[in-house]
Amino acid sequence: MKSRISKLQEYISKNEMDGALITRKENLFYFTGSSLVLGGYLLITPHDATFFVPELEYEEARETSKVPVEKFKKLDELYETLKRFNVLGMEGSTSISFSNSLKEKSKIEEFKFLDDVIKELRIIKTPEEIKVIEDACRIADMAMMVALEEISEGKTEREIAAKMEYVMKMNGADKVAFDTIIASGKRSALPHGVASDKRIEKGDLVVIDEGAFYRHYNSDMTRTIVVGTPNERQKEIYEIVLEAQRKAVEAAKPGITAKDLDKIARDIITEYGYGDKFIHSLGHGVGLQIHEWPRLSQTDETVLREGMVVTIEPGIYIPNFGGVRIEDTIVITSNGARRLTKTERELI
Ligand SMILES: [Mn+2]
Repeated sequence: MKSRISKLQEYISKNEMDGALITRKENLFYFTGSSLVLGGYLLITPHDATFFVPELEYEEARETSKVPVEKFKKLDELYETLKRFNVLGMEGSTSISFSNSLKEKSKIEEFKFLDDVIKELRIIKTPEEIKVIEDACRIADMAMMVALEEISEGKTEREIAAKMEYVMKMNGADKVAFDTIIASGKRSALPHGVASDKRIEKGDLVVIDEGAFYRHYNSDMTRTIVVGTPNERQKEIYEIVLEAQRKAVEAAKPGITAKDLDKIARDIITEYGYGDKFIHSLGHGVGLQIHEWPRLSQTDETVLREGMVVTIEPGIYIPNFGGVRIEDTIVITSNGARRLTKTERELI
């Protein structure tokens, strides 16, 4: 934790800020090791760091925080402390009302963004972080196994999702990383078709997109199956998506840019004539947030490096017919990439 804070301190000195104020929960966890229900305010100066927390959670913070903790009763105490700052670093997501209060009550003259440095730190996962994400992925694999066993004609999408969530929690997950997507039949053409009351029918394509939130880290995986015997067109689009997904995972390694990796998958799907049906990016970073950097999109020029954790999730979506998406969470290694979600990818 110390080195994370010292890197931030170097950055604020170099960029002529008097201090930095961190308020986003996942960043508070990243820099202090504490995760509080009500959150708090981490104030970092070039040579110091203090974590201001509500009185209610002071004891919890003292036990878990790597940074000295101080309690406050009213936000006015924080505004008072900040009066000696002119230029303050903030996260881009800071609310306008909070920054207005800081301007009025603490007389902050200028805000600078911390987003670049936080991204640069969080985008590369440490071996310890990778270990936790790997565990989160293992839980996602268990939930997927249950989905593959349980899905059958007549059951509702919601019922399957509930069983998956149960398995995740029984295996240590704090919660689901996001609302489980079970999109069957024509609904499978909706990339974000959260589980509904629809009953699964014979012949349905079913897209299952799920992940676990475990010890503050996320996992993300998608499989698509056919209930019963697949028809020719279902098989065709499945094989195309699978080829694109495999080739992209194989090509993922240090040195390749996010957009070039997206292009590898997109070119394959385009060659088969479905380019306009691949309506989203190839993938995204995964960590403390389910969607973080880098974006594996057609425009992201991030060069992949060892320690990045990203998803590879090409898809084809045909309105009124159905869709296929296959997704793994992978980690970039020194010379390639390793899949952290391991459920088999062949059509079931
Ligand atoms: Mn995803």
